Amino acid sequence: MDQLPEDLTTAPAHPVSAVLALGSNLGDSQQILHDAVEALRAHAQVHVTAVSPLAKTAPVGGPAQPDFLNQVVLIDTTLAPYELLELAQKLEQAAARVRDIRWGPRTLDVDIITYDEVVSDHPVLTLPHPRAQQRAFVLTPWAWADSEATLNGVPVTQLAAQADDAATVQQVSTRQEGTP
Ligand code: PH2
Ligand code: MG
Ligand code: MG
Repeated sequence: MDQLPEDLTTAPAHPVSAVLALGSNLGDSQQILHDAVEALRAHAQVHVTAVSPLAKTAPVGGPAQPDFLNQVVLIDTTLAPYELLELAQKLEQAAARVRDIRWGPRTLDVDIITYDEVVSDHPVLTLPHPRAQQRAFVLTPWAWADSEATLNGVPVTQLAAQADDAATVQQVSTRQEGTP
Protein backbone atom coordinates (compact mmCIF):
# COMPACT_ATOMS: atom_id res chain seq x y z
CA MET A 1 0.00 0.00 0.00
CA ASP A 2 3.12 2.20 0.39
CA GLN A 3 3.49 2.93 -3.29
CA LEU A 4 -0.08 4.18 -3.63
CA PRO A 5 -0.62 7.95 -3.67
CA GLU A 6 -1.60 9.50 -0.38
CA ASP A 7 -5.04 10.59 -1.56
CA LEU A 8 -6.00 6.92 -1.96
CA THR A 9 -4.65 5.79 1.40
CA THR A 10 -5.61 8.68 3.68
CA ALA A 11 -8.68 8.08 5.81
CA PRO A 12 -10.90 11.15 6.15
CA ALA A 13 -11.28 12.75 9.57
CA HIS A 14 -15.01 13.02 9.00
CA PRO A 15 -17.31 10.78 6.95
CA VAL A 16 -17.32 11.52 3.22
CA SER A 17 -19.84 10.36 0.67
CA ALA A 18 -19.16 7.69 -1.91
CA VAL A 19 -21.19 5.94 -4.60
CA LEU A 20 -20.95 2.19 -5.13
CA ALA A 21 -22.32 0.25 -8.10
CA LEU A 22 -23.19 -3.41 -7.63
CA GLY A 23 -23.81 -5.92 -10.39
CA SER A 24 -24.55 -9.63 -10.61
CA ASN A 25 -25.50 -12.01 -13.41
CA LEU A 26 -24.58 -15.42 -12.00
CA GLY A 27 -26.22 -17.34 -9.17
CA ASP A 28 -29.10 -15.93 -7.10
CA SER A 29 -28.34 -12.33 -8.04
CA GLN A 30 -31.10 -10.79 -5.93
CA GLN A 31 -29.91 -12.60 -2.80
CA ILE A 32 -26.26 -11.81 -3.58
CA LEU A 33 -26.98 -8.07 -3.91
CA HIS A 34 -29.12 -8.15 -0.77
CA ASP A 35 -26.31 -9.81 1.20
CA ALA A 36 -23.76 -7.28 -0.09
CA VAL A 37 -25.93 -4.35 1.00
CA GLU A 38 -26.42 -5.96 4.43
CA ALA A 39 -22.65 -6.41 4.77
CA LEU A 40 -22.19 -2.71 3.97
CA ARG A 41 -24.85 -1.78 6.54
CA ALA A 42 -23.06 -3.93 9.13
CA HIS A 43 -19.66 -2.29 8.59
CA ALA A 44 -18.64 0.04 11.42
CA GLN A 45 -17.05 2.60 9.09
CA VAL A 46 -19.82 2.64 6.51
CA HIS A 47 -23.19 4.33 6.81
CA VAL A 48 -25.58 3.42 4.01
CA THR A 49 -27.62 6.52 3.14
CA ALA A 50 -29.57 5.24 0.13
CA VAL A 51 -30.08 2.02 -1.79
CA SER A 52 -31.53 2.16 -5.29
CA PRO A 53 -34.20 -0.16 -6.58
CA LEU A 54 -32.87 -3.11 -8.55
CA ALA A 55 -32.32 -2.64 -12.27
CA LYS A 56 -32.49 -5.45 -14.79
CA THR A 57 -30.00 -4.54 -17.51
CA ALA A 58 -28.69 -6.00 -20.75
CA PRO A 59 -24.98 -6.88 -20.61
CA VAL A 60 -22.65 -4.21 -21.98
CA GLY A 61 -19.45 -5.56 -23.56
CA GLY A 62 -17.90 -8.96 -22.96
CA PRO A 63 -19.14 -12.29 -24.30
CA ALA A 64 -22.81 -13.27 -24.69
CA GLN A 65 -24.04 -13.58 -21.11
CA PRO A 66 -27.22 -13.34 -19.03
CA ASP A 67 -28.84 -10.02 -18.13
CA PHE A 68 -27.52 -8.32 -15.00
CA LEU A 69 -29.17 -7.08 -11.88
CA ASN A 70 -27.57 -3.75 -11.01
CA GLN A 71 -27.98 -1.54 -7.96
CA VAL A 72 -26.39 1.64 -6.63
CA VAL A 73 -25.63 2.20 -2.97
CA LEU A 74 -24.84 5.63 -1.51
CA ILE A 75 -22.69 5.65 1.59
CA ASP A 76 -20.92 7.93 4.01
CA THR A 77 -17.64 6.44 5.11
CA THR A 78 -14.47 7.04 7.12
CA LEU A 79 -12.60 4.41 5.11
CA ALA A 80 -9.83 5.66 2.83
CA PRO A 81 -10.48 5.10 -0.89
CA TYR A 82 -8.10 2.15 -0.98
CA GLU A 83 -9.68 0.65 2.14
CA LEU A 84 -13.08 0.97 0.48
CA LEU A 85 -11.68 -0.83 -2.57
CA GLU A 86 -10.45 -3.64 -0.30
CA LEU A 87 -13.91 -3.85 1.26
CA ALA A 88 -15.48 -4.03 -2.22
CA GLN A 89 -13.13 -6.89 -3.11
CA LYS A 90 -13.93 -8.64 0.16
CA LEU A 91 -17.64 -8.48 -0.69
CA GLU A 92 -16.89 -9.90 -4.14
CA GLN A 93 -14.92 -12.75 -2.58
CA ALA A 94 -17.71 -13.43 -0.10
CA ALA A 95 -19.99 -13.94 -3.11
CA ALA A 96 -17.48 -16.51 -4.37
CA ARG A 97 -16.59 -14.40 -7.34
CA VAL A 98 -14.08 -15.98 -9.65
CA ARG A 99 -12.17 -13.45 -11.73
CA ASP A 100 -11.74 -14.90 -15.18
CA ILE A 101 -13.10 -13.29 -18.32
CA ARG A 102 -12.91 -9.48 -18.41
CA TRP A 103 -16.47 -8.13 -18.50
CA GLY A 104 -17.73 -11.73 -18.35
CA PRO A 105 -20.46 -13.09 -16.08
CA ARG A 106 -19.94 -12.67 -12.34
CA THR A 107 -21.68 -13.44 -9.07
CA LEU A 108 -20.83 -9.98 -7.74
CA ASP A 109 -19.02 -6.90 -8.99
CA VAL A 110 -18.66 -3.93 -6.64
CA ASP A 111 -17.26 -0.77 -8.23
CA ILE A 112 -16.49 2.55 -6.59
CA ILE A 113 -18.05 5.19 -8.86
CA THR A 114 -17.12 8.27 -6.85
CA TYR A 115 -15.38 8.89 -3.55
CA ASP A 116 -15.88 12.39 -2.17
CA GLU A 117 -14.27 14.80 -4.65
CA VAL A 118 -11.23 12.56 -5.19
CA VAL A 119 -9.87 12.39 -8.73
CA SER A 120 -7.40 9.56 -9.36
CA ASP A 121 -5.84 8.17 -12.52
CA HIS A 122 -4.00 5.45 -10.61
CA PRO A 123 -4.47 2.05 -12.28
CA VAL A 124 -5.34 0.42 -8.95
CA LEU A 125 -8.28 2.78 -8.45
CA THR A 126 -9.41 5.33 -11.02
CA LEU A 127 -11.83 7.93 -9.66
CA PRO A 128 -14.44 8.78 -10.68
CA HIS A 129 -14.96 5.38 -12.35
CA PRO A 130 -13.76 5.94 -15.94
CA ARG A 131 -16.70 4.28 -17.69
CA ALA A 132 -19.60 5.22 -15.38
CA GLN A 133 -20.44 8.28 -17.44
CA GLN A 134 -21.47 6.10 -20.43
CA ARG A 135 -23.27 3.32 -18.56
CA ALA A 136 -27.00 3.53 -17.94
CA PHE A 137 -26.75 0.34 -15.82
CA VAL A 138 -24.89 2.54 -13.30
CA LEU A 139 -26.40 5.97 -14.02
CA THR A 140 -30.09 5.03 -14.04
CA PRO A 141 -30.20 3.29 -10.64
CA TRP A 142 -27.97 6.09 -9.29
CA ALA A 143 -30.54 8.66 -10.47
CA TRP A 144 -33.32 6.59 -8.85
CA ALA A 145 -31.41 6.76 -5.54
CA ASP A 146 -30.49 10.45 -5.89
CA SER A 147 -32.30 12.45 -8.54
CA GLU A 148 -30.04 15.47 -7.92
CA ALA A 149 -26.74 13.62 -8.39
CA THR A 150 -24.08 14.92 -10.75
CA LEU A 151 -21.02 13.23 -12.24
CA ASN A 152 -18.15 15.40 -13.44
CA GLY A 153 -20.51 18.36 -13.19
CA VAL A 154 -23.27 16.87 -15.36
CA PRO A 155 -26.65 15.70 -13.98
CA VAL A 156 -26.72 11.92 -13.75
CA THR A 157 -30.27 11.92 -15.13
CA GLN A 158 -28.97 13.60 -18.31
CA LEU A 159 -26.02 11.21 -18.68
CA ALA A 160 -28.34 8.24 -18.10
CA ALA A 161 -30.69 9.36 -20.89
CA GLN A 162 -27.75 9.73 -23.31
CA ALA A 163 -26.15 6.35 -22.59
CA ASP A 164 -26.26 3.71 -25.35
CA ASP A 165 -27.74 1.07 -23.03
CA ALA A 166 -30.43 3.39 -21.60
CA ALA A 167 -33.34 1.53 -23.19
CA THR A 168 -32.29 -1.82 -21.67
CA VAL A 169 -32.59 -0.69 -18.03
CA GLN A 170 -35.78 -1.79 -16.30
CA GLN A 171 -36.69 -1.32 -12.66
CA VAL A 172 -37.61 -4.59 -10.96
CA SER A 173 -39.52 -5.01 -7.73
CA THR A 174 -37.74 -6.95 -5.03
CA ARG A 175 -38.81 -10.29 -3.65
CA GLN A 176 -39.90 -8.64 -0.38
CA GLU A 177 -42.14 -6.13 -2.13
CA GLY A 178 -43.13 -8.46 -4.94
CA THR A 179 -46.29 -10.40 -5.52
CA PRO A 180 -46.44 -14.14 -4.57
N1 PH2 B 1 -20.50 -4.85 -15.75
C1 PH2 B 1 -19.46 -4.91 -16.56
C2 PH2 B 1 -19.59 -5.06 -18.00
N2 PH2 B 1 -20.94 -5.04 -18.47
N3 PH2 B 1 -23.24 -4.83 -18.13
C3 PH2 B 1 -24.28 -4.69 -17.30
N4 PH2 B 1 -25.51 -4.60 -17.79
N5 PH2 B 1 -24.12 -4.59 -15.94
C4 PH2 B 1 -22.87 -4.65 -15.38
O1 PH2 B 1 -22.75 -4.55 -14.14
C5 PH2 B 1 -21.76 -4.82 -16.23
C6 PH2 B 1 -21.97 -4.91 -17.62
C7 PH2 B 1 -18.10 -4.85 -16.04
O2 PH2 B 1 -18.02 -4.74 -14.72
MG1 MG C 1 -17.73 -3.26 -13.16
MG1 MG D 1 -15.31 -4.21 -10.84
